[in-house]
Amino acid sequence: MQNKHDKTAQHTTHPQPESATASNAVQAEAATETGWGRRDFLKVGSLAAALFGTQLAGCEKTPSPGLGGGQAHASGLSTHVAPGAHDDYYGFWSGGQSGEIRVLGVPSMRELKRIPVFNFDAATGWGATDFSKKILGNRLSGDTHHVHLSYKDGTYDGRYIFVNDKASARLARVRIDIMEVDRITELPNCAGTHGIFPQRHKTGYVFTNSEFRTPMPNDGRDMDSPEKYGAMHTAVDGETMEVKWQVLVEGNMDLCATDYQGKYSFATCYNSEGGVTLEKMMANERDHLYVFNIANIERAVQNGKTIRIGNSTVPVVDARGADSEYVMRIPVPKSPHGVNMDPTGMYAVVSGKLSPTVSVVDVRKLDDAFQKKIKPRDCVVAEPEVGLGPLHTAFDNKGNAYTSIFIDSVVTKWNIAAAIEAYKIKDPKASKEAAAKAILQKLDVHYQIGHINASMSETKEADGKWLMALCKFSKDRYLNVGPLMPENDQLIDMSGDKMKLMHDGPTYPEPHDCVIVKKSIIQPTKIQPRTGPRFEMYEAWAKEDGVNLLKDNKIIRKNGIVRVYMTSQAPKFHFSEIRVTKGEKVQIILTNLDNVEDLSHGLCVTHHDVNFLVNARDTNSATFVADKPGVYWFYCPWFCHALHLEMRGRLIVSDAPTSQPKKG
Ligand code: CUK
Ligand code: CUA
Repeated sequence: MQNKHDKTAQHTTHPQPESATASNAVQAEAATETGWGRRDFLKVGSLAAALFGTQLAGCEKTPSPGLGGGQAHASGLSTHVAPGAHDDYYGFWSGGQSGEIRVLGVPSMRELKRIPVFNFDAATGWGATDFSKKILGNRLSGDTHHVHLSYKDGTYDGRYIFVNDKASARLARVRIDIMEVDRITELPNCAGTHGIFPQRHKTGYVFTNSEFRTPMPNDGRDMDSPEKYGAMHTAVDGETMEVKWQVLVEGNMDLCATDYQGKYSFATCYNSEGGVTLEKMMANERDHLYVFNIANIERAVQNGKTIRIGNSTVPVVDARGADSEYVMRIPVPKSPHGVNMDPTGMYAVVSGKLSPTVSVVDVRKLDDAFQKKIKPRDCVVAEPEVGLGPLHTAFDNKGNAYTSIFIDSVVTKWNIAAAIEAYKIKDPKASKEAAAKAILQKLDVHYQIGHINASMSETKEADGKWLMALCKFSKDRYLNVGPLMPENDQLIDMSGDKMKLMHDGPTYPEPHDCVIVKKSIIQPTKIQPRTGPRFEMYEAWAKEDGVNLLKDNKIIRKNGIVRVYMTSQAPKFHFSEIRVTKGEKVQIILTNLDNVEDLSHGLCVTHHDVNFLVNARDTNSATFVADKPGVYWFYCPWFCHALHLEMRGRLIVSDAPTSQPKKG
């Protein structure tokens, strides 16, 4: 992984543009629009650098990336991963409008896999196979924004990935051992499910926020009375994927976070106005961070202090209106977007979006606030100005935060402790000056950054190595590919005193978010273990039909379906012909008996829109109607063997019933 070529590779393939003119143009434009000068912020940054002289001394001497060959030496990492070498981290990206999850190696940014979730994927057949159709409910699109892994004791346990579908209010779970979706849960009474976050002390609840307020229930009533609309904070059991309870609130919620103890969950609320038009949604100077008190909500659920909405049987705690024992509303400046918990578990950082500030909430004060010993706003312990359009915040292991600043197109590095000290100062001018000193660096990114995340940043094991800036626009940084340009995921070395841009990674739109996970945590299997809901479905069918999936080849006609149980072993399908009658519904259940790592086969039935993957020791199936008489070849679409092209057979569709030959 570390070799002498690093230096060359870095210098030839990754030039380091310091500040592109296009970036300046964008920022100048933003500054004019808002009346804020970007230079003011730059001044603040350099002042901080001057005053934090000792801490920042030596940044100018930071060696170019690649010197030292990928070793995390004094102050520089390398993105170079030699051919055949592995990355140090797995990155899990949401796929945005594609509805999928993508798996990358970090720092090389090599894309390793795409996991279809809410989408149709021709490579695997997901969306067309019987199991995927069943759990997708015949829908083929989704909008994935937030990927988070299951936890134990404040760090990842390597079992599951959870991801939301904003479009149809669903939560999906991916099993990490096979990197495949095993469950999709429909969230009742929800619209625009956006922020999600699992609990961090164990695989407990996964919380989801409704971003869109709707009538409750949304069955045609109250459509023209937006004041009666509400939104749900929903608790899904991360083990069973069942919806356990919901909390009904008045405002629409955006991002979600959890603490490290399992006591609270959080939601940013950017529309305290309850507006249904853009103007009304932005009217108030202050909106809220909602804090949900899980013990109090659970008690209400146990004691039946709940309501039911429409046909849903999920217990709902009605917490609309003022602060209650269930939900506390902490006022924060205007239209907050991200909420991120720092790795110490002490601070939740709320990003202002329409305010140039981030608000730091001290989680240890929440108990007192719920008991009314202090006011909700007293939980805010710092509010530094970080730039125009703060969206999300990541963390290192040295007490620093890194906030993505959309309008300014920068990442702002700031020190949490220094910001808190500054906020304590009574004199407003002195306090503001001290807060400015907490701003350590602003790094240009290209362009209009959305999410930001860092290696292990969402765990207590944040390691301060790699920072990922997910920029919404790449503008001129790649070859022109027409009106839809790639987005730009920029990899930043955060290990030194100063952030350093290392790599531009074009992405197919629009991965909102990503997590970066130490490779030792992720341990997928190589051979299908044949467990979980997909195999429960196949085993139930096989039992009913008296079939051993790993041995038997049988064609069974019943309930209007021709079930073809077939095995394959390279380079042969058991049946070389399958005879059916025109109009019959056919279900082919294919089991791959090959027990060899990476030896995948599949089944493509020509002219019948059947094309799916069957990995080693896997079973998969699809159903179709044989509606035209003729000979249709079915074949293996995966290059599996020297005789791969010969791995095929005939589907013979006759006008009248004919008998199946004895053996293939
Ligand atoms: S949201 Cu997209 S930039 Cu859906 Cu996480 Cu903030
Ligand atoms: Cu089996 Cu190609």
